[in-house]
Amino acid sequence: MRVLRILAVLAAVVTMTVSGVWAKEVTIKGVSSFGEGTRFSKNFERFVEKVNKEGKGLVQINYLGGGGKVMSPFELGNAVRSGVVHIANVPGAFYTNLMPEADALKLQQVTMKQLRENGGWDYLNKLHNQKLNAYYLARQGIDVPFHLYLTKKIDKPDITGLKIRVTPVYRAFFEKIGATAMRTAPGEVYTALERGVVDGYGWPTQGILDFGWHEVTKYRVDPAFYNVEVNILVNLDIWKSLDKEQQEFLIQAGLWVEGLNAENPKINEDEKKRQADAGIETIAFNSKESEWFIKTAYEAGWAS
Ligand code: 173
Repeated sequence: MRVLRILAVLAAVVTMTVSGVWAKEVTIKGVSSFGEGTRFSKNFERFVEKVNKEGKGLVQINYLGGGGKVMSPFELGNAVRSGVVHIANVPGAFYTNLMPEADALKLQQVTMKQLRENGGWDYLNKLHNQKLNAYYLARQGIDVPFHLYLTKKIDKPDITGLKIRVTPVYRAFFEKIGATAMRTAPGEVYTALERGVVDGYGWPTQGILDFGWHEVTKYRVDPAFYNVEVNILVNLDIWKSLDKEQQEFLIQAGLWVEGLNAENPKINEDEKKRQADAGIETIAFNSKESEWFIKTAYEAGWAS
């Protein structure tokens, strides 16, 4: 009898301890805009791994994957707003329907550290709170610029008559230099190129080999322009339900992922080499045209 009683008390203590941990540990659902393992999911996946390793008893992320597999990437902003997704890896350009200002993130020319010190981050966080019901945890992509990739050769910065795949990142600029723009999700680019539905597309320096697009791409146009912005957003209701320790843990993990931006210049160089090895030729303008190209990109971006 006595042994049984002791066992019962022990069992109760164990249960309480375990449920005490359970009461605090929160598991949130995460989704990326990009396919698993591809360049612009990679650092988010490293973030998830870090959180799940170091956040036991605090916060865990159930990563559901990314790209079109889970949902249209253009719906992810909406899913964070409504709370269907709790934490998302998504470019602002994919949620301009909710927050038109998000497209301006590509024009940012200060570091995240500067933005956090000069009040810029606070303002952007407020906009995300109001328009997306989201907390603006982190920004990736600083120092990764965008390019125009083509299947047809050009010899000056004029793409009149060409059909180009875009997202809001490139639309104003490519239309300004003559393109007919067509928006598609990244998952549709390969087929659009293969079938000749488009003559080119906008995409950053990094990642095209992850999708196999080098097989259907002939040229990369230099110079590059803007800065990639892929943001980690947390649904605001979930954020407010976390205690200070959980929030601080995620904030630190977010700053850690922003630190990974320092790897970008080297990755850009490696990627350009891999593109060249895969047979992609570079189209480079002369210095006057290059200057005009970049100036026009920024003017069109700001105007829009
Ligand atoms: O081209 C795109 O789909 C796009 O806008 C983007 C944004 C950030 C990273 C990669 C692609």
